[in-house]
Amino acid sequence: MTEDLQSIVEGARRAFAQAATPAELENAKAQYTGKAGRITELMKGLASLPVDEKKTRGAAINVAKQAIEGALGERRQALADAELAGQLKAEALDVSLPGRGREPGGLHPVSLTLERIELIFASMGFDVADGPEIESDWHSFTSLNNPPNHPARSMQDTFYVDIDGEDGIPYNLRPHTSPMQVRYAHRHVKQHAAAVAAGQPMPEIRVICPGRTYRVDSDATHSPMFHQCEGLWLGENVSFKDLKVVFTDFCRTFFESDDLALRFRPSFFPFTEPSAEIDIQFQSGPLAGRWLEVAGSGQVHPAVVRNMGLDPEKYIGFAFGMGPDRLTMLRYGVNDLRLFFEGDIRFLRQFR
Ligand code: 2NM
Repeated sequence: MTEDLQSIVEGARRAFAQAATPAELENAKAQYTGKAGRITELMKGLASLPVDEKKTRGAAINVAKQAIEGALGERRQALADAELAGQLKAEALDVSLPGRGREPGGLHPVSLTLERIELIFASMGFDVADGPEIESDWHSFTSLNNPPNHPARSMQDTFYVDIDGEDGIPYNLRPHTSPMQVRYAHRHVKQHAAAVAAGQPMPEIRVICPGRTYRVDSDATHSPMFHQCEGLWLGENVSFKDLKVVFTDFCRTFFESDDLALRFRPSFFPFTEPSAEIDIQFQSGPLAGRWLEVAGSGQVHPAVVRNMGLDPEKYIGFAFGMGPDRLTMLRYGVNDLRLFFEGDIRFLRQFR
């Protein structure tokens, strides 16, 4: 190869090496082997040479051209390799990172309590019923002997919905689950109406109604949404003695403590007469010795029995209401009710 060709080839190698992208490389290539490139011009110049020179010069130009094309091919490959390497690096996965995993789920502590309550009462022959959380004024208040001027009916205590019921009074978010017991009693009476008309005795009403309830109240021990579980046992010969047996048995089973003490303390509720607050006392453990209020109870008021569709001269019994949220706090030693409703997985996973 003559010196001029040698320097053209070297110039091409440098230009290709400097090209940082495929586009720059193709531009550089055009300078040498393109239509107006240096090699192409030299080829065109061959025509004016004498025949014998033409042959050797032509062969030499071809060798130079092949060297340039070789260099071009190498540089193309190098640029493609670099691009692939960059792409692989950018999309790299760190396979040594721990996986996100999937923790096993579990029931909410309050749900665990509700399941426990249902199981225990079911074993004592109680049915479990649930129903509407948006209630009529009659079911939430009137039927339960709650007088029209009772504070529970005020907007400060009860959430109301912007829709009027049939009586022209707005629907409410039930402030207790007792409306469901009124509904249950009505259904029970209807279901057995034919048998009763035929002279057969009506089976006793034995039911618990667990579920969500709502009141305008919010602090460390009150949540606007909370849970209740109310119980009702009505028959021709059901007494306060039965309430004491049932509730004592329930508490001892629920808290797994045979020596748990119970105290029935006189109280007042519009829907029961007489009424009693139920306190419990642990004999051992962190809460031992203190009286803890766990439920309200009483003999169902005759007016309420009548509103359930039953003759209060014939049917008598008791009802009680308790707070599963509070029972859960006592059972697990939780000190702030709000933890149950914040959905913090660090708290909840402890009950899994
Ligand atoms: C309580 C306390 C006392 C109660 C009464 C009734 C019904 F429907 F029979 F009238 N259900 N629950 C009741 C009685 C609830 O909660 C503290």
